[in-house]
Amino acid sequence: MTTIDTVAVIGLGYIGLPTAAILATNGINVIGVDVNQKTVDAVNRGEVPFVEPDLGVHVAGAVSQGKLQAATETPAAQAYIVAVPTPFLADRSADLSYIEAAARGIAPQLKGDELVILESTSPPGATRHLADYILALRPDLSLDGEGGAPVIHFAHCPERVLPGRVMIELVTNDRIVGGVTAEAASLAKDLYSVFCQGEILVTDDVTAEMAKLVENSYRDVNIAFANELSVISDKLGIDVWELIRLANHHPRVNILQPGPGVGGHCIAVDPWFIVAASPDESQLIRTAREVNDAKPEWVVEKVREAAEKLGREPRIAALGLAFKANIDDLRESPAIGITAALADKLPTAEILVAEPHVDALPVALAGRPNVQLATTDDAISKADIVVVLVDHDEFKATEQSALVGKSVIDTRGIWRSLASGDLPAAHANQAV
Ligand code: SAJ
Repeated sequence: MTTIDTVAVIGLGYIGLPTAAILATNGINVIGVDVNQKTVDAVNRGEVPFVEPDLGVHVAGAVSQGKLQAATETPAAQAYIVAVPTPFLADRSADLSYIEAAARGIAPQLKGDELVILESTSPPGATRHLADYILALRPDLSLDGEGGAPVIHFAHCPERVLPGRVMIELVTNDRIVGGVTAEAASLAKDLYSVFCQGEILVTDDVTAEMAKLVENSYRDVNIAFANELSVISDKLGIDVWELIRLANHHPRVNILQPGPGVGGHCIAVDPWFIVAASPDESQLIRTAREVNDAKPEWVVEKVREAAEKLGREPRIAALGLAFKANIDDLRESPAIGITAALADKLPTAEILVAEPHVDALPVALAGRPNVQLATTDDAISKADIVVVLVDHDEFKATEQSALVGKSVIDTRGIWRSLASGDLPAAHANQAV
């Protein structure tokens, strides 16, 4: 049972707003804080400024019951949850400036005995940096009550939810809580148990920070293995999808799926925080990043070779822009970079982009004379070269007779895996 009944959530983005809403619908008084006035206004109207299943119902319900409100200034509260971006800088170290800005908002409100939780994915040491930063602004407060100074409790509780399933996974996933002190961890555990039905595992702050980075690096390294296999298989003239399908019948082998590269906001970023923290020792993690980052260029080269063989100006169907299947999220999507590179390298080619989840081309592609949005059927039927960049269900449903006589570069193996029958269970698990 938590004794906390007022929480300020700093940052109303993909993680902060769902966390604010789930706390509020479980009886906590929540004030969401965001620098963006439009976001604040939307939340105060009970609206959600981005797409996430079921989030709208939670926000609307919490606002109408008076449990959730939003503001641009940080108020006084018993607990603060910081869920702001931590992008990487040019040298690939983490940019902590958003965390520091949140700290500057929190510091003047503290009286003693408050809990400050960092949820943002962070490099090792970031929670202590947040604590040091706040205590430097407020030397009258302390971590441990030394000299009778009122205590502030600091903890890290990384989010692990999958976009598209956030409202389910917030409740059902196990959660890691790392305290700068044991008391901070215990207070944070009590707060999260208000809505989290998974196990809440307690550790120290730096181990919690690393656990989150390690989870995403684990996935990145394993995707890099699959991507490297796809390049080797191409050179050896064998089918990588068949190869992986067969190898995964071994009881202790579970190879992931190759693709055109790794997109999204997390897996392509977080491993660099480990590399920055321990550069000489992070050889595998760094190499995996490089392998995955090199994959889009390899795909572009494959399409360029196919165009050269054709011997005339090609029409290319680029299937998909999202960073993974059946979502509308284009953030850091390798498909966009590949399509833009094709438009640059093959200026006389006509590129027909099919992306059933958007109704306009993103900025990186809009206004290019040789790129236009098309329906899936139209793009495929007009194309000489079909390049599959995302495994959307709509593409999988294409009659394979529509591909006869065309050059197909299938970076997701959608038609090959259909042709080779049911995937083993290990693969089906990776389809999310
Ligand atoms: N991908 C492949 N092959 C695969 C699996 C994925 O190429 O076999 C690609 C996807 O197409 C995509 C990228 O990897 O471009 C990332 O997709 P994803 O589904 O693996 O992960 P995200 O970025 O949507 O969410 C991840 C999750 N982390 C893990 O699964 C360890 C999620 O639980 C985290 O909360 C999220 O990162 C985050 O916010 O850190």
